[in-house]
Amino acid sequence: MHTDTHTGLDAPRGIWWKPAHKTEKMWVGIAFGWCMVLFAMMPLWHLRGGQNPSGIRRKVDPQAFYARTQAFIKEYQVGEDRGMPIVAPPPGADVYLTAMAFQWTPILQLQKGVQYTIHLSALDVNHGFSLYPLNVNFQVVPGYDYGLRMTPTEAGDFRIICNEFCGIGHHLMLGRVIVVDAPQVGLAGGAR
Ligand SMILES: [Cu+2]
Repeated sequence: MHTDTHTGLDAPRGIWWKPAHKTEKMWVGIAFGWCMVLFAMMPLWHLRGGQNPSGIRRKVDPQAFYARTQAFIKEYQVGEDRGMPIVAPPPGADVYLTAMAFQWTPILQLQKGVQYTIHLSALDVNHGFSLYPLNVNFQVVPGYDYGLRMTPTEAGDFRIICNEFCGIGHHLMLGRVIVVDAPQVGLAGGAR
């Protein structure tokens, strides 16, 4: 209802606005141009930057994935660390890593400069694959096989940290990836 009472909320009468100043127009233009640059960067990052990895994604029964991981361990186990198997798959192999509360199974021993397809999945709840100290982060989802083509570029002893809160032992959920320099030919059966 309109009344004669004037408050600060009343709109001024008539045409009170003025055309935008040319510096304002210029800044709107710069902001719009920058939006377009960032928009173009999204496909560019995907194609050139390795920002969004292309991988294999398919549904999988969590128990079946865990059984596949156990078969993978049985095939390529080379040792163990405090009861956790150390597995050294051959170059180009499909590698299976199961996340569960609160461990990563198994320990992987990979070769530098060799491509692997790392299959990540979880047995129970969502976990986060975070390779420390590198900046590599992936969601690990039960019922979902996430196959990533990875080529280790650095030798070392890396840790997998769970970066998705998964329960009371979340902070203890540490995995291990060992990257060795040269192919260890002729060491089969050798002491270490
Ligand atoms: Cu966790």
